[in-house]
Amino acid sequence: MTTSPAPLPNIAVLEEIERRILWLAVRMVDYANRRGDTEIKVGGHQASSASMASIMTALWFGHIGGDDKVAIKPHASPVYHAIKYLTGELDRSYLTRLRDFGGLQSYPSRTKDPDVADFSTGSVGLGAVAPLFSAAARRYVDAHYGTRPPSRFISTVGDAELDEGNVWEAIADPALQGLGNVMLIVDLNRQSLDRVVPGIQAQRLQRFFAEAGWHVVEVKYGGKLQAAFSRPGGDALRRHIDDMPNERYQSLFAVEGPELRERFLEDATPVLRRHIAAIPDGELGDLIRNLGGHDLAALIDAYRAADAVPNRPSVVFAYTVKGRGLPIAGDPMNHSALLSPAQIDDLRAAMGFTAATEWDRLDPDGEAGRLVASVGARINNDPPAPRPRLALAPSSGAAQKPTTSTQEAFGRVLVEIGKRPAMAERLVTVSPDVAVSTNLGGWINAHGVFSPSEAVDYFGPDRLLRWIPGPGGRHIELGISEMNLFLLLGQLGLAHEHHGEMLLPVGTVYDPFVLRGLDALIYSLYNDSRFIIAGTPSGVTLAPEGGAHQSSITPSVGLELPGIVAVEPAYAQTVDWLLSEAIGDLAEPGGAGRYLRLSTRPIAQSPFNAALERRGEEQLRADVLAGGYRLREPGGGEPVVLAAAGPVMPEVVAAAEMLAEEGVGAVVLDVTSQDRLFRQWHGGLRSAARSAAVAGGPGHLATLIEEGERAAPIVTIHDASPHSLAWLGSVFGQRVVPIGVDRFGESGTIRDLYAAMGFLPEQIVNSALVALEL
Ligand SMILES: Cc1ncc(C[n+]2csc(CCOP(=O)(O)OP(=O)(O)O)c2C)c(N)n1
Ligand SMILES: [Mg+2]
Repeated sequence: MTTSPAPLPNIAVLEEIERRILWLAVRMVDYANRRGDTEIKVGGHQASSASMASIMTALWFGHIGGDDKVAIKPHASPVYHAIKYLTGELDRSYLTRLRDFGGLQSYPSRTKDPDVADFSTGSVGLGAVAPLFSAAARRYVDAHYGTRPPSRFISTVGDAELDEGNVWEAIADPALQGLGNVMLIVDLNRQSLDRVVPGIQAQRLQRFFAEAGWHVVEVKYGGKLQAAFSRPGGDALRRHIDDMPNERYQSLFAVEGPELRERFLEDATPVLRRHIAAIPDGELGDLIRNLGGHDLAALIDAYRAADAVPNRPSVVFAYTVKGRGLPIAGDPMNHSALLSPAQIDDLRAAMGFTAATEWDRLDPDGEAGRLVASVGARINNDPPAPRPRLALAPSSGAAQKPTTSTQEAFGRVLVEIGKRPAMAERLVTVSPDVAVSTNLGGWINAHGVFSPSEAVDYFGPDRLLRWIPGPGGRHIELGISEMNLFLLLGQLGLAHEHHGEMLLPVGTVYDPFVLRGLDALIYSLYNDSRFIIAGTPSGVTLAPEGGAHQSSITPSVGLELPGIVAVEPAYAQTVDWLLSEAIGDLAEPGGAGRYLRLSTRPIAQSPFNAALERRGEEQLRADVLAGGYRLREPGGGEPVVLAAAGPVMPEVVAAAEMLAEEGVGAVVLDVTSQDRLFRQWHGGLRSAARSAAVAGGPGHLATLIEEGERAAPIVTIHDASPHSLAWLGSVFGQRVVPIGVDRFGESGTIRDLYAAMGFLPEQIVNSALVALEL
């Protein structure tokens, strides 16, 4: 672990830096809101920033170093940018571009801010624990590639972020235990957005952390209060403040002088009254508000106390005042409050600035200027390392059964790819307690389960699944938390940037529960991470498993999310091509992750083999990767297009054969990635609209739907919401009859469920005949 320099920095110098940070942060928000060039409120958080000025000053200029990784409380982004400006890492022009297009983002963003590299934040609770997952990724990387220079993984969080369940899912997971290089600093201002949090019960939260194996540090009182406590009657003062309800304590921030004294002393004991009598009116407010989260020395001590405990993550509860140092301090409605122009003028004058000097950096020759120049630079600011390229064969060559499911094929392909050392050493699988039921067993048997230390094998070697965790394992098993799954995949997918080694993360999850972790999935993609997920099993095709496990809206989620390409193969070889390509793409510049929607239904591979023979391997593979291929050619007759995806393919092929008997020539399209088809079509339209010229075409769809078929109706068949493929009709202006799942599911056989949804061959035939009649 990195050790902090022993002597405490000069606190008066740090206080000067803190004042400058506070002013710049507040003025940045003020400026953005007074630009007057937008039609809606710009916003920004002066009170939330003020709450964090001391915590961040003590952290940046009294504690951390260049290898540390830090997540910033979303609503303190102005404080962060002020720091980066003072250290010389952010150009002055950005200070007047907060929340501006191309300027500083409202919340710290790895991808859009010029000075953030470690973690984006914004959706409360996620950035809060991202450093914990990054530390877990580091532990994995160290175990497999050798220990690298140590980093600390630090998170600054708002107290209301601890309302989010994902925080507790993370701290409770055994896979995230024992990470001594993690420190979470809670800005405990007892306020959230709407309110003063009633009886926040900080003690209870602290117990939760302690129970989960964390080291808890409390920074409750500043030096002045602590000194007062040690004087005669000090115990009574401490008890009075400790016992006071939050709301009452906060209400005292708005008053001063005799009124403050009177309200503070309501129901006070005579001992306390005597103690307080010695304090002049002018000093009472400063004393009562003297919380530890604004005492720089106390904060640095707390950070050091956290570092001093190895093998356990630490949480620092820093008691703060929301809006501290501003006229809105402690006001229950201060979350979005902005200082008035007059208040800004007063604050500027009180800080000793003029309109000419207010944006200045610290004097480079002064002690504060020298300190900011000497520390902090490069922290949270490293340029991303380029990804190493991977040479991957187009196909794994895994042998597949004549009748098999896409989930089974997925497991076999992974095992085969894992036989190549160059791949095996970078691939890491993750699952929230569903490794076996998502077919990761073969991979796990070959590569083991990861844990930082060796485990004892109590069960002996003669088992179907060898589950003996150790530091060489390449599968990380999580508890049943899909939030944890996506947060961990996100951080593993950034390993080359944060830890200097590229990983190829593959996660498996029951498809409906992608939605359970959706915000974490979005968060990880928003952070520009890449990984592969297999959502399996999916749809109503898992029939007897029942309605609670059936997914119907996930294809839309996959299609609509940037940074990940949704694919839904039906046949084993298409799984192979798509997965092989996906793994290679994780390393490509401009590449993306993949979301494979899979099924446990075994289907005969013969229709695919016929298509393979007809089209040839190279061409068919190119089609599959482009988004689809013609699975069955029509034999003549009135044309109709059957466009389908996934495990419904046997019914669709059977329907095409029945239609042939009625003189209808049905082409069957196996849509392997409607995401890719949609993006090609839509991308062409968008660039045509931008250049005001019709250019290009619909991309691969022009190959899939031949000219003579473009006036024919389309029937879409998808074990998903019927709207998901319905857009296909817009490409060439064809009528569409979409068949899909539009209600909550239930148990049954595949035939029962398919009959209920209209997926049986004769039902598809009827839909096609309807389409022809329309
Ligand atoms: C997931 C999510 N839900 C709601 C919000 C809206 N929101 C923004 S700030 C906030 C309260 C934050 O309170 P806290 O974390 O204590 O921060 P501070 O008091 O320091 O501003 C809420 C509810 C959000 N950003 N993310
Ligand atoms: Mg708060």
